[in-house]
Amino acid sequence: RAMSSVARQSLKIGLVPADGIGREVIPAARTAIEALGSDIPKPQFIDLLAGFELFTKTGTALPEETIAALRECDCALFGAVSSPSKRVTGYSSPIVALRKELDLYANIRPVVSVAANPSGKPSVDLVVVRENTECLYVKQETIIATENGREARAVRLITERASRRIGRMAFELALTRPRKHVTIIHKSNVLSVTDGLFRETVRAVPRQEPGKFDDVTIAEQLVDSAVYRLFREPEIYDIMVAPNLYGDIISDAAAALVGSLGLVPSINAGDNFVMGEPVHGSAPDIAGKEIANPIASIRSAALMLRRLGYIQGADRIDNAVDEVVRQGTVLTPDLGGKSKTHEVVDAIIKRI
Ligand code: GGG
Repeated sequence: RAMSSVARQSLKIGLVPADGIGREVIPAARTAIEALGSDIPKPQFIDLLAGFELFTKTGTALPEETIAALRECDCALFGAVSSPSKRVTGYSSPIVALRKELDLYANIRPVVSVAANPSGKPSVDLVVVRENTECLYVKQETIIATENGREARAVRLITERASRRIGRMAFELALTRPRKHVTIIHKSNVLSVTDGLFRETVRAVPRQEPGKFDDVTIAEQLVDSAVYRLFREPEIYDIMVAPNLYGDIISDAAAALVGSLGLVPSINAGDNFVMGEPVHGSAPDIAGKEIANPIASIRSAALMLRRLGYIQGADRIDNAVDEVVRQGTVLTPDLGGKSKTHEVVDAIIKRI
């Protein structure tokens, strides 16, 4: 779904590479955008800071200036962040905060296998539509000492408003796809109040706009069984709409079916802003080795442009990536290749 068709003289793109391989793959996405020439308005890139490493140096993971600058941009690309697994006083995940600050309520993650890709896995063509602002990611956690040891709790927030708008996004997206099939993912046999509200609200979306979604078929599935079926028969899925945590996990799992997490892009989308972001994390184990797969970020740039209505530019990027993956001679090690990041970027740019 394109966001708006406003004619722009230039396209102001915020770049937030953040941590680890984010700093290698976001420049790759920038190069791909630059290669489009006149298919898009002249891009103007704004380099912005965020991340855990920034926090360790400055005490701030998401500077006010970054948020303010992003509000002035047309769109943005975010790399990856390495939040520590233990609580660090004063630190909070900048990507979680940014999604909330900019009200980017939908994380849209298409997982598509390219024909004859090196994985040899079955054909997958699905989109995980993940609610991006609430669920357990509201990060309201507390811990207390009891006579039996420490006791930790977390708030899980599900609202009708957020469930309705993510549901609407899923149904709108379904209308643009050949199969037009939405599967609602939940666990309302156990979490009957929170997941019950999510399920019921998403299901009600078509009733609010009578006629509009008549062509869309609806299914629903418990999250555990959905993961099982995802591995057994991924072809049954078209759009999977899920609360934040399930959506996060399902999309990483689905990436395994198409060869690598390094292939899977996403956009964080709101009604007025879009931010591309590879699904993978900061991968500290390979950071600085020049072997990170740039494809997820390059495809995230295409997805961002597509959402802004620059379909031809987005197609040129996606077709070039498809060709490189299909050919299979210039691939990074996650896909069984021996190529460096810049060699994959060069191969893609040549085809754009
Ligand atoms: N680009 C996705 C990404 O950075 N994933 C790692 C992740 O989920 N990070 C959450 C965090 O560190 O707060």
